[in-house]
Amino acid sequence: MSPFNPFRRRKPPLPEAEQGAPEPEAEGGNEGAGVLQRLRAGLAKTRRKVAGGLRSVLSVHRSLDEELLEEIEEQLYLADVGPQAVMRLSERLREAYRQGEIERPEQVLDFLKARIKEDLEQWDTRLNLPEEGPGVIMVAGVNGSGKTTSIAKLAHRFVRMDRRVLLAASDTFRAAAVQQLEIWARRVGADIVKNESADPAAVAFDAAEKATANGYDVLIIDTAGRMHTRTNLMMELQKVSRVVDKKIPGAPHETLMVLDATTGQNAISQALRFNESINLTGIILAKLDGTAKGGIVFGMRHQIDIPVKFIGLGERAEDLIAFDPDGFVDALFE
Ligand SMILES: Nc1nc2c(ncn2[C@@H]2O[C@H](COP(=O)(O)OP(=O)(O)OP(=O)(O)O)[C@@H](O)[C@H]2O)c(=O)[nH]1
Ligand SMILES: [Mg+2]
Repeated sequence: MSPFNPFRRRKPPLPEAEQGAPEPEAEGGNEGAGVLQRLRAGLAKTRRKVAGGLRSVLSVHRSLDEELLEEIEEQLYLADVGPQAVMRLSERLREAYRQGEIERPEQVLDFLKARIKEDLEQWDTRLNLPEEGPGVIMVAGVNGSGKTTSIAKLAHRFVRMDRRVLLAASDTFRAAAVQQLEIWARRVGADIVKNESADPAAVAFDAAEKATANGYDVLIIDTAGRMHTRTNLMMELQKVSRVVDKKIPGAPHETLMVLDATTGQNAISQALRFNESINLTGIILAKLDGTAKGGIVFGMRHQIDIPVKFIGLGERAEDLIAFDPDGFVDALFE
């Protein structure tokens, strides 16, 4: 399957940027600056913790030595980077120090930044949807992680690019969930398929049928975060996945898990669990604006290695940006 450029047939090609990162707006001068500003503002808490912590230890040492290396390691732990990533970064830093590649404290931040970027750039952060629509995105995640809001944001993003978007209200666990999605659909200009009395897979099937019959470009499926037991939820998600594949072979083209960044390392355990049952193709890391735990992104590369494709920086439809390792790391270290 070729990278995301689903609508060449009917619409002019999407800017290269929409294949994931950087932001589409980044093409357009002032608006690009807007994305960077939003990123900087949204990551302020994490920046204080990650770069602020490192800077404070670096500033009190005149030379790079074992003691400072240990303090740096400790700061990385405190920044929620996660044990694997801390070890990897520390080892590389020590190695560079021994080789004489870096000699002074003021070189440390740039060194770490470059290593983290190298690691994160291994990820394919693009959305991989087929050239011939409808592209199907299934969204999963635990209760309250930010699924419905993230779907609204994704839909908004596609609508802004002149794509026709259909949402499937497959979270039939609560009636309020369907209403919430309906309100968002109206607000962002997407259509919706719902049926409160049907099961999630039946709603997804109907939506896939409608998406095909009516030439929608994108179908996004909202799912429940909770069933009566977790086993049932996983089985239900597998079933949703199977039925859309029957209607649209190869679908869902993306299975995105929404993680609540404020839960830190817990979010990573959740993703590992979901990934055992449904094959995740990407992560939407929501609520980064409200937390200092954004350092988990560095650890995710080593702990789960499922690419972060989008990050959520607020509650509004515009508050979703494509994950771009370069911009993300710059915003955290500036
Ligand atoms: N600050 C902030 N709040 C967010 C973000 N994303 C979602 N939220 C809020 O988190 C809460 C839960 O979001 P939902 O989208 O309803 O979560 P959900 O996963 O669909 O929840 P259930 O359907 O109950 O499983 C809402 O109050 C959202 O406004 C974000 O990026 N930043
Ligand atoms: Mg929801």
